[in-house]
Amino acid sequence: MKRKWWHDKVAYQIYPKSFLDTNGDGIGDLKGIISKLDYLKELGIDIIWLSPVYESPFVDQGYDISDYYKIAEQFGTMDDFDILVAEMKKRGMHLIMDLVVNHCSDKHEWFQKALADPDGPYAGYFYFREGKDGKAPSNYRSYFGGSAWTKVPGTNKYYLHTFAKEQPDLNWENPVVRKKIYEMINWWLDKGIDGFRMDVITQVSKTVDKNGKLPGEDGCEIEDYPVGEEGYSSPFPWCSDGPRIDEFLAEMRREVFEGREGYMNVGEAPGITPARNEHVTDPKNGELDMLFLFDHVGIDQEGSKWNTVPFEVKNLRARLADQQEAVKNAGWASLFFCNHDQPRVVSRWGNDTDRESRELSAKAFGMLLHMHRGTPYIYEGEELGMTNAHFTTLEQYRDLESINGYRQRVEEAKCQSAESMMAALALIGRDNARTPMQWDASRYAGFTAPDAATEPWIGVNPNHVEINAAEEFDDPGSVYSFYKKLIAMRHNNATIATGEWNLVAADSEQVYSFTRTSGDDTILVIVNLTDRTAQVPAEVAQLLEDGVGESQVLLSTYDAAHSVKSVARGELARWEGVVIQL
Ligand code: TEU
Ligand code: CA
Repeated sequence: MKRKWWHDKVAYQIYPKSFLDTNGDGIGDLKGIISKLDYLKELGIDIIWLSPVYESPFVDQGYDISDYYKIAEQFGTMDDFDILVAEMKKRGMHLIMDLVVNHCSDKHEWFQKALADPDGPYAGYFYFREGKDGKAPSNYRSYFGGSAWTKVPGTNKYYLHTFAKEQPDLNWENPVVRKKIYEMINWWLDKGIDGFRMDVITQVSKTVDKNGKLPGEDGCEIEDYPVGEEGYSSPFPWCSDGPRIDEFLAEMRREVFEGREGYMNVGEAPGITPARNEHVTDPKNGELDMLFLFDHVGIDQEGSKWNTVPFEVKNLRARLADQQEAVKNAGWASLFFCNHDQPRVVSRWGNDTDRESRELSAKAFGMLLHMHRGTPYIYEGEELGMTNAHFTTLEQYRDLESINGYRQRVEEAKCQSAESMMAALALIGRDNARTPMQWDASRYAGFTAPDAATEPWIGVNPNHVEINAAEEFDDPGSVYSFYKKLIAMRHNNATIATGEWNLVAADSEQVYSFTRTSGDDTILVIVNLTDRTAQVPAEVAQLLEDGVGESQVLLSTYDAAHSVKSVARGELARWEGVVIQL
């Protein structure tokens, strides 16, 4: 397989609103990011994925863009942005921006012009459809709850929004829309960025019938889908991985990226299968370089996102194994547990109830992820072992997905109790990832000045007094130092970067183990992903029957001496993970 520059690199996602505020308005900004480039360089970061910084009403925290060519004043100026690009280039770091083109903001001029003339050309940039018997064209739900259709004022038309009503879906069937989007992408690339993380890009092709009608619309030849518990049907079957995805992605590659050097594009692909990932990321198909798949972060939810079920090692292993197997010969994997939509893995699947449990379990999940084959993505604060927010009241939340979800399920549809919903929000609500980055033990965790005129836009986690970069930076036993070692291992060990991945002991209830091989070099990774002692699986013990010396232990979530004894005894301590050179 042809080597690509990102195959041994590590990416870091910055959620700008929560990263570092330098002007005391309680909102993170570009100057804050610039001031921390050396921190990221020291950690070993090669690629930064920057969540949206474009002009936006912030209904969905910037994933509702009202001007693709402007930096939101809350984050700073285009000059600040140009300095960020230049400063990253000086440090040999690559910047990928967030591209949100499945939809735009309802305040975008295209949508404003469409509202002003619902039968005019701009209405064709969106899905404006006739209502049926004075109601919406169909009974589909938006991802943020409620109907996916909202009435166009003064008409009998409705517009489609698979997310919030302030996020009208852009109609990619319209070649003018695609052309305008490609122009915008080229404009940003010409400013020196290196590519994009593409927001729900596998949803830009909707399944329409030969007349362009959507399921549920009058006369549509595609059957309707069953109604769910909130009285709506999921739009997922017809808005994910539609019939023209490969065509559009290949067209974008040709129109924009062909002929450019050194770019990398990763597409967000909720619901896309590992097999489809292989097709989209196989370079011979000229589509995208990587995708974010989500089946592994869906293992603790059943039906509704807010119906949580317990974590099980075998479920995570099954999902990640599928993803690894699918790209053994072509294509490439992204590796993540955390991002701005996912809760903090140490709270979600680890144990954040005391310092030792938190550090051990954060290291166990970090080791598991980073020793897989693919490009790892670290979410801001994950390298510190930052935890969920543990909010207790609805007022502490900021995310419309959570607030709408509570209103719809507890107060309107009454299909979930208040305590069950508050527990689900505390476990997997998106705001768990969006509390301010914890830089030090000062009043606002160093996210903003202790005497800042304005409070941070969202609550700072009280545990910042012990979990923060200043505390961990020089501590060799900290989660930060452990992540630094993980990153260095990917940079310096070709077997870890691109060696073949093979599962070992596929049926262990507690221990996730696999090998990485290239040529005659084999590395064995075994991780006890539970809070209790675990037997070393027989299949693993066989690989270790000649015993293990300390010099063979490349990394342990405890230390080499501890893991040599554990392996000899055939028993791993809780959260004990070890990387062994065979
Ligand atoms: O996320 C798309 C998406 O699938 C998530 O909204 C997911 O369905 C949800 O978070 C599961 O809880 C992207 C962005 O990452 C997200 O922040 C935006 O809200 C969304 O698209 C709309 O732009
Ligand atoms: Ca600020």
